[in-house]
This record gives sequence, structure tokens and C-alpha cells, in this order.
Amino acid sequence: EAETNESEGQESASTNSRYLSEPLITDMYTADPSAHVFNGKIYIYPSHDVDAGIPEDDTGDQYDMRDYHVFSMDSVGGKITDHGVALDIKDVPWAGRQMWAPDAAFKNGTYYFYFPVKDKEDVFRIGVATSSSPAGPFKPEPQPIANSYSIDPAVFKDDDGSAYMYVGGIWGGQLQRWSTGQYKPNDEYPNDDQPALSPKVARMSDDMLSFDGELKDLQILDENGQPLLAGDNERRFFEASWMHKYNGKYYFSYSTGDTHKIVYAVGDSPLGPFTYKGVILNPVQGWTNHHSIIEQNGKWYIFYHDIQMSGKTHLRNIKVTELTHNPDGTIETITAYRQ
Ligand code: FUB
Repeated sequence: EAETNESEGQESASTNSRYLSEPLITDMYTADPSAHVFNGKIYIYPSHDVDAGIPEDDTGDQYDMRDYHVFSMDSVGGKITDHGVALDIKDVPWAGRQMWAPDAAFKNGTYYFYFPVKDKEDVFRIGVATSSSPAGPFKPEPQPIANSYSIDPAVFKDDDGSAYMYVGGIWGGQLQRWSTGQYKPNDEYPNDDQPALSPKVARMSDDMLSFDGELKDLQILDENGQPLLAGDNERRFFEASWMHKYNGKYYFSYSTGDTHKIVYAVGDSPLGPFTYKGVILNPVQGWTNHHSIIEQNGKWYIFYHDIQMSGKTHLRNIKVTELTHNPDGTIETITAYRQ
């Protein structure tokens, strides 16, 4: 286990500071940080960005990642440990290219690592790999999760032990190719005045290796109880699902993609429906915005990324800052980058 840099901790959110916080990892590029508290420590499951020399396009070909590392720290601001390669694309027999944003979960003594990668037909599927340690290495199952598709799995375990997977991403994430439940190689987007494409949710089976039922739409409604529309780019779902529970309510948060925000919607059930509430994180430096939210020792944190170290959209660095729930249950909007 190699030790990397010590976190430089939080800078105060003064109006003069360009960045609210500093990169957590500085000896490699990391993105899409899914953080969890396991055994009292914080474990981070990010993408591992590399420069494969592939030109940038709207389907994200430049994000050509080939492995994952897991990182841990006792608490925010503490020393960060890099646990090395947790999973390599060469060990996933069905994988073709592009290991994108992963997540992890724990149940019945086993740690589960969930990852989106394109199969040999260039269709994104969700894989699962297991370990007896939260740090890995993880052993992949020989096939992707049956009936899984698209990207950005987030697995939420409720207080009663039930687990749910949220997935989906439009454009490069291919969600727009699954409107019939079958893969179609052509993109099909709703018109601007039609309901936006929904993220998907499935309950996990007890073994955490398969879905208990099909992926279904997760409804995100506006303040009038109507679905957010496809043309509502400031609020509609794009990618980067996350779920957390606060005061008995379920908070579904996600990226708005081409408007670069992390926003949230609140509901009474992990299966929805959810009502849009507002912005958690304003656009950061870089095109993508992707986060996770955890609580440790009574404090809430948002992990996110930007491109402070590289200035390039596909070479990102993960960061963390505190998150505040207001007394009325709303979340205080964070501005992490000032131009
Ligand atoms: O890291 C590749 C992709 O970029 C992720 O899957 C998306 O959420 C976006 O951050």
C-alpha cells in the first residue's frame, strides 16, 4: 500500500479563493469519486483518468480508462492511502473499453464493486466484482449484471438492509438507446416539450450480484408534480446518480451534464417519485460534474472533481468539501470554483 499526499484540507470559502478545496490525489488523475464510510473509515472509489490520446467528442471517447484504484482516509483532512489497482480491465472477460464511474457497497461480510464498462459490442453494461476487503482487489463476475445497461451505478443501502442501484447517463452514457428496453444503436431523444429521459432504478437481489426485477424509470417531478421536460437542461437528469438519506427523506442527486450542475430532488421512497429542489454544486472547472455525499461523525461531505491539475476535461482530480442541510431540509448551494 503506497501512501500518497496528505490532503491539504479545506480552504475557507472566501470570495477571493478560486478553488474551495485542493485535489486529494496528486500523483494520478482521478474523477467521479464515490465515497463510503466502512468500518469508521472513508473509502473512495473513483475513476482513474488517463490520457489515451483520443480526441474529445460528445460521446466521451476521450474517457478511455483501464483500471480502478481505491483510496482511504480516517477522516477528511487526514492522510490518504492508495490501495493500488483494485480492478483492471484485462481481468474482466467481457469488457471492451472505457471503465467509467464506479461505486461500492457492503452486505453480508462482502464488499461489492460496481463499474460501467463497454462490452465487446461497444454497449455500456454494469459489472460487479467482490472482495473481503473494502480496499480490494476485487474479483469480477464472469458476466455483466443481467439486464444492466448505461453508466454510473450508485448503490444505496437503506436502513432496513434493502439495496437499490441507480443508473443512467445520456449522450455518451447511451441511455437514449434503451427507450424500448432493448438496445438500439441509434440515439432517440424526446422532443424538448416531452418528459426528459429518466434515470433508472432496480432493487438488488439478496446476493447483490443481480437485479430483483427490471430497471425502471425513477420519476423526477417539478414543483407542480409534472415530470421535468427534456428541454429543461438546467434541471433534467443527465448522469452521475447518487442517493443519501437525511431525516427520513431520500435525496436523489445527479449531474445536469451540459449545464454542469449537481442538483437534487427529494422523495419519501428510494423508488421515487422525487421532487426537484435545487442546486447542490454550481459548475466546477471542466465539462463534467460528478459527486457523492456521505456523513461521518455527524458531518456531511460532498466529494466531487474538477480539472485544477490538468486544465483538460478528461484529466480530472477529486476533491471534498463540507455539505450543509438547512433546518428546512434543503441543501445549501456550494460554489467550489470562482472564475
Ligand atoms: O468518467 C467518465 C464519465 O464522465 C462518468 O461516467 C460521468 O459521470 C462523467 O463524469
